[in-house]
Amino acid sequence: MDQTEKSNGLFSRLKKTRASLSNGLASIFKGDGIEFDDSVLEDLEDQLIMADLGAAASKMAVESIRRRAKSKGFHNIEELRHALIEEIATILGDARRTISIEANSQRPYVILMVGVNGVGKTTTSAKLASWCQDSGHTVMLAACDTFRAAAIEQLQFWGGKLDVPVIAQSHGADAAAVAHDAFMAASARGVDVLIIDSAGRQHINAELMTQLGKIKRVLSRIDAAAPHETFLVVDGGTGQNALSQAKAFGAEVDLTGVCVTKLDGTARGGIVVALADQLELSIPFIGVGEGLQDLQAFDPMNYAAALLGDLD
Ligand SMILES: Nc1nc2c(ncn2[C@@H]2O[C@H](COP(=O)(O)OP(=O)(O)O)[C@@H](O)[C@H]2O)c(=O)[nH]1
Ligand SMILES: [Mg+2]
Repeated sequence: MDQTEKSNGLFSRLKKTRASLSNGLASIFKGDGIEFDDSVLEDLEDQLIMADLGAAASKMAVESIRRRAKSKGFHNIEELRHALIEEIATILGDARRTISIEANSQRPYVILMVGVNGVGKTTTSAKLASWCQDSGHTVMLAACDTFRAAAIEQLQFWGGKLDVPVIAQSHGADAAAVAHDAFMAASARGVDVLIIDSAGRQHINAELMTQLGKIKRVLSRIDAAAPHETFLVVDGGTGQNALSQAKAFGAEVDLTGVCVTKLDGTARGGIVVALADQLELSIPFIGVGEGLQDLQAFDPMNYAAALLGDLD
C-alpha cells in the first residue's frame, strides 16, 4: 500500500474503526508467542462482535482462524492479522458490485436514493453525480424530497457546484410528479444518468413507503426497467441500526444495493461486514466524508485491509 493511499484514502478514513479493533487484538495477545487456546479465540470473536461485524460473520471468521491455527499455526500477531484480513475480505466479497451504466442502452439510467432522515441521501446523490461525471456520463438530479424546503436548496447547491441541472418544484409538491418531470426532462435532453433524491422519515413508516411506491410506479410507466437502481443509504455510524434499516426497507422496496455512509469518523466500520454477510444485497458504494470526492466504489480487499491493517 503506497503512502498516498495510507494518508488520503480509505485507510486513513477508517482509522477510528481500525484503532479500536487493533487495540482489541493487541490486548488479546500480550507477550511474544501466541497460545491458541479456546479462550483466546473466544476473546477474538468478542472483539469482532464489539466492532459491529455481527455474531455470524465474527463466528465464521474465527472458525476459519481456528482451522488455520490447527493446520499451520501462527507465529505472531501479524500473521494472525493477515489471516483475518483474508477471512473478512472473503465475507465482504459477495457484496462487491460494479455499476455499469454503459450496459443500459436506454437513457436515462435512473437511480433512486432512499433511506431514513439524515443518513446522507442528498449528499450521496451529489457525490454519485460527481462519480458519474468522472466516469464520463452526463447527469441530472431530481429533488424529490419535497417534504423539507431546505432539502431542495441543498440539492440545488450541489447541482450548482457540479454544473448539473436540478429538476425541482416547490416545497410540498408531489414527489412523484417531480420524478416524472425529471424523467421527461432527462429523456428530452439525452442525459445519461438521472439521480433521484427522496425524502426520509424519522422511522420507516407506511406514508414513506407509499410515497416511494408512487415514485417507482410513475417511473416504470415511462420505462418498465426504471428505476434501474434503488439504493438504500444507511449511516454506518449507527452500527446495528443500519442493518435493521436495510432489512426493513428491503422488505418494502425492491432495493438493488446499499450505500453505507459516514464511515469516516466512526469506530463502527465493522458494520459493513455484517451488512455484506446478512443481506442479499450488494454494496456498490461507501461514503467516507462530506466532500464530493468522498464516495468510493466498494472494494472488499481494500476494505478488509483498511479495517484490520497495521496502524502506521
Ligand atoms: N462525515 C461524513 N458526513 C456525511 C457523509 N455523508 C453525509 N454526511 C453528512 O451527514 C449529514 C446529513 O446528510 P444528508 O445528505 O442531508 O442526509 P439525508 O437527510 O439522508 O439527505 C450532512 O451534514 C452531511 O454532510 C459521510 O460519508 N461522512
Ligand atoms: Mg436529504
